[in-house]
Amino acid sequence: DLSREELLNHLQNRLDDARFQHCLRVEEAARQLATRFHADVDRAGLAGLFHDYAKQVPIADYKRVIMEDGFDPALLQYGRGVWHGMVGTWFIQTEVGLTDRLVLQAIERHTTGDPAMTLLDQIIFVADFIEPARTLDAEVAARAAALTDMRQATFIELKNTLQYLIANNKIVYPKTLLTFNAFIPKEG
Ligand code: DGI
Ligand code: FE
Ligand code: FE
Ligand code: FE
Repeated sequence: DLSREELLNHLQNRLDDARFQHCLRVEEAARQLATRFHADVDRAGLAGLFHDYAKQVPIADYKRVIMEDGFDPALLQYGRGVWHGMVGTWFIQTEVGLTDRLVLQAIERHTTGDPAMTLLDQIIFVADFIEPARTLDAEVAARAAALTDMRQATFIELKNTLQYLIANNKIVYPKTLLTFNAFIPKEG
């Protein structure tokens, strides 16, 4: 296993300082949520730490990996916002050597979500949105919801993301919408 120093070196090689600091805050937020909801604290921390590892990979590198390494070519219509989770884990496995399937799945799902998100997946999805530097209304509301109800916190984030995408004429990845549908609170 890699030491913490080695893990942090890998991250710092790929990320500018602002993004690196965000990853450290998401690691801590994810560990707190995992403690609160009795999930795997170490997996949550590792997934939180590495969730944005591939956020600054050059576009050309993403396009090459998508075309050459078995990804759905439809992904080429999207951009780094969508790629850094689902394709980002290719870089994490190849460059860092992380292998834990549950950690990699949580990272894959951290931007679009997935209708079948596990508690660990929801923890990483929400930790990214409620880490202490996040102060928008929806982020504050999700932080409060995450004290008691991870599905509610997840839904607040999904609703905010879809509103943002539509308001800014941005292409919606279908799974983002399917995840929203799956997390609509049940009536009554
Ligand atoms: O990487 P972070 O900024 O910390 O956070 P994130 O991984 O949750 O990414 C948020 C960004 O991802 C936000 O700008 C919206 C974008 N995004 C999420 N779902 C979709 C999407 N972008 C597109 N085009 N389509 C989506 O379905
Ligand atoms: Fe991200
Ligand atoms: Fe997110
Ligand atoms: Fe993030």
